[in-house]
Amino acid sequence: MIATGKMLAEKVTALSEAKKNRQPITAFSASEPNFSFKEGYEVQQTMLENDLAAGEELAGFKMGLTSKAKQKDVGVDSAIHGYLLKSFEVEKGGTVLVSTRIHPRVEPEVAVVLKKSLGEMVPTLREVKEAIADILPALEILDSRYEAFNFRLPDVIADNTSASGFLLGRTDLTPYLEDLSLLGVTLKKNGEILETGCPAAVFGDPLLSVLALAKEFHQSGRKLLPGQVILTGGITTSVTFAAGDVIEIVWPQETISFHAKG
Ligand code: OOG
Ligand code: MG
Repeated sequence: MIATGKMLAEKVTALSEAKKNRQPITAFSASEPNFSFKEGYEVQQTMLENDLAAGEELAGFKMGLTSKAKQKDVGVDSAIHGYLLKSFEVEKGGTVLVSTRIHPRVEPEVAVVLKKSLGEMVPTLREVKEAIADILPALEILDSRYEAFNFRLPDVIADNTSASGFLLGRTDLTPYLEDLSLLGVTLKKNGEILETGCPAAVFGDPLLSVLALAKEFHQSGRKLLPGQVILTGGITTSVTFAAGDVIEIVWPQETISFHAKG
């Protein structure tokens, strides 16, 4: 038990240092093939507790690897979840610093903001819909703390599912709920379309991703709270960006964008 605890603390330190120094590390599973899913979440939970102790505030949670495109991209075939801090949020049309990150990437997502808590029971899809205040166009900024985004499932869970930032649009898509899954989304870098997709890529309906998260929270005795943001997972594969790039995610209702700076 003591050995396990020490190993956990060492992993937390290694990931925190990698983030701070912008020096990627080799995924733990490369030398520890038995590093488990459960231990990955223990590392993630300790990282969250350390962040909160350092004065950070929780903004919500994210689902990851909820589309075939993302699962193929990273060679992993099951959904995972991580946490979002308030400091991760980027303003629409704002700037994203490349210099504080290692090798950032961006992906289009659907976000929801809750108005009711979830997790006390396993909700139905209708109860999930009732718990949602807004459904928003969103993007996520990823930055793996592992070399070349090379990891296995427990590693990426430990690394808070590569979370590094998020941006929320302002148009509530709830009135478009019937068509939400089939709305066309394009990702542009410097005006060029690099990815296209629609929210149906995420479990057929991104609200099913919220349901899956609520189920996991229920099983682990946790709750999702009113006001929290939930990212439902990348619709397409993620795209790299560098200083000087302009990223735009175009939805029929709204375009969200940022400018990458050095
Ligand atoms: C893992 C994070 C996955 C998503 O939306 O699927 C994720 C990664 O791609 O590094 O955020
Ligand atoms: Mg994502």
